[in-house]
Amino acid sequence: MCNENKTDMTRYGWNNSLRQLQQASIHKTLPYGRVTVVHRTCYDIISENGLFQCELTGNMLYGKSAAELPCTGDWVLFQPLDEDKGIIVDMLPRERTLYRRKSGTVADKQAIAAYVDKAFIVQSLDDNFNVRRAERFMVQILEEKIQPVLVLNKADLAFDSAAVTAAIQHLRHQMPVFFTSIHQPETLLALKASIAAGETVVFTGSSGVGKSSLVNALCDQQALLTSHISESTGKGRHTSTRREMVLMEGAGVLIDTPGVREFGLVLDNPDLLEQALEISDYAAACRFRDCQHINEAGCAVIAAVQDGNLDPKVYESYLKLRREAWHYSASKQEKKKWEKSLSRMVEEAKNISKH
Ligand SMILES: Nc1nc2c(ncn2[C@@H]2O[C@H](COP(=O)(O)OP(=O)(O)OP(=O)(O)O)[C@@H](O)[C@H]2O)c(=O)[nH]1
Ligand SMILES: [Mg+2]
Ligand SMILES: [Zn+2]
Repeated sequence: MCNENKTDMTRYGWNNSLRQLQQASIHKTLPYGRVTVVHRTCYDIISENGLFQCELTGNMLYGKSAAELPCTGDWVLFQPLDEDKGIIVDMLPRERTLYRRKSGTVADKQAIAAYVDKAFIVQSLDDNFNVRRAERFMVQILEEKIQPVLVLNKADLAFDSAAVTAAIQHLRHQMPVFFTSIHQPETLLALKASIAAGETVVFTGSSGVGKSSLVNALCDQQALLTSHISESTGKGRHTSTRREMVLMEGAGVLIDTPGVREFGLVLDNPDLLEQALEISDYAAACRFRDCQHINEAGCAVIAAVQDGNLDPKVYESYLKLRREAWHYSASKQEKKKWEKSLSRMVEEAKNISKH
């Protein structure tokens, strides 16, 4: 057997537990691969035999919402058609997937990346720095048991270090914080060292904070276009338009994403907010077990705000994110009910037309 030309898929995160999932599929004899880029109708799949451009079988499309179709990072089984084309016939059950609420909808999810170990919340240390937004990303990431990491980029710019440090103090228990600059390579070493072989890291954050620049710098190559490059070619600002996976030499894989203007929560477990924002210790001391921490007598959370132990801004952020999480779950229930009654109506109409 000659394995010389095979891609070592463990570098892309392939492992024994994924192999077991593959064995459970009726298509287990087919080659497996990982989605590196999603195009409009086809997918780039990296596999032991190199890169394949694949489409989906009709079966895989049937009855699925957009969020259930393969996204960057998903593992799939595919039927090769020739040396670089194929058809995806199955997808391994998803784990550790980062979702967000699809813009302009109340209850539709959008899958950003699957099988993620770490999510870098990237902000730049200029006007973009915003603790409340960091909290928002963090809770959604924690929901999926992905490790959040705060990356504060453009540290070469002038910023108020003491103010930034104080503002993120309460988040440090949940996630490590890195100050980086693509113009100061030494600041990237620690970030690089934090990524282990076979790990998958997704980069999230607003447009222009330097996600693609950081991916390029960590991979020591210009794998992705950044606004810097296209400015030099006179093509104006380049902003990433797709989610794309890049292999890091000797370590994991990095998934770059386009900047998002808003990152809506899709939390199925709003209780997590208390833990994530370090409110649960106070909440445990409230007089009523079902205390909502709004205006109840004996509320230890409100007392903590009044005593100056809990930052009122963190408390307000908690209430705001919780309202949003509740709104999402209520809308989701409504949508399910509506879909059920719609399919019942369709069935009834079919029965009537039979008679
Ligand atoms: N001063 C400074 N500029 C940076 C740094 N990192 C990135 N930039 C610049 O910021 C601009 C935006 O960088 P990108 O990497 O394209 O940002 P992005 O987050 O990928 O943006 P989108 O693709 O639109 O989401 C470019 O002009 C970069 O050169 C940094 O550490 N310091
Ligand atoms: Mg980009
Ligand atoms: Zn309370």
